[in-house]
Amino acid sequence: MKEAQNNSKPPVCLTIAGLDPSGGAGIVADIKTFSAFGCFPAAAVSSVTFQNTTGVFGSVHQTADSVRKQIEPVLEDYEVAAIKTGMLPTREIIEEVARLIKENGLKNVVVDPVVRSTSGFDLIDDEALAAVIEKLFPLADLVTPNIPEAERIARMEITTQDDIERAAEIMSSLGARNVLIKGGHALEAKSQKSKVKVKARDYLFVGSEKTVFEADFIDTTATHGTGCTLAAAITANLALGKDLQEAVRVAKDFVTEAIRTAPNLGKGHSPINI
Ligand code: PXL
Repeated sequence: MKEAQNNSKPPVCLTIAGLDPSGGAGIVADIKTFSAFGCFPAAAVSSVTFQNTTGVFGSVHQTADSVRKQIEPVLEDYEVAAIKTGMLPTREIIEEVARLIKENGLKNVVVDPVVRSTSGFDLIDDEALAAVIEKLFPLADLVTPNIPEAERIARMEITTQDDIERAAEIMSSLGARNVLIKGGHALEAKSQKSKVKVKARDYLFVGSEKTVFEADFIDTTATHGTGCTLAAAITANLALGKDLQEAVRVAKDFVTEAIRTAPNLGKGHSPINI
């Protein structure tokens, strides 16, 4: 029996994302990450995917109504300190999530515009991505695309640092106040200079002010769930009261360590250590 009630309430973080039953990405990664930072995880499923570390084999989506019915009771009961969206597969779900954010005046909203899995499976289509841009970008405190997602959103190829800035400007013109473009190593890997000292760089744009976050690039295939984890770690740190710059810095260190100590599970892209 527990001796006394714990009166220090942890901040509640809510994720609305897809279920990856193999536990590496999506809602399971978000929950583990929120817990790792001492936040209390609440979670609504947008889609059940069928996958393991080798690939994604399909999915069955929720409806707008079933997403609302998962979230409303949570919001009625808890004060939610921060919210993260991941894989939102249909326009109707995205519109419902936008309405829920507005109706409830939710703060610390992190939108991870998930498009594709690490293994190359399209998790949402163009129509859903257009809805994420139109409905969720203006409500987001931070939007966290990786480079392929930024390329699809900004409708341009990204091969240089100037391209990253241009893509961030385009996303800002599409309504995103603050943008974190993740996975800058892909840039160097695309260029000829790739063999020397590749750094894992993430680019944060707060309005037009740019901050580059750098870590040693770890050459590994154990990267399943890195995008979800980074965005979830930022969400948790915003819930804990950190400012955006500090939240991104702490989150990046967390992900780098989780990649470094990945458990090498499965036959494909191993999950990271969270
Ligand atoms: O990392 C993107 C992502 C997000 N959400 C779900 C996923 C994946 C990648 O596999 O499965 C549910």
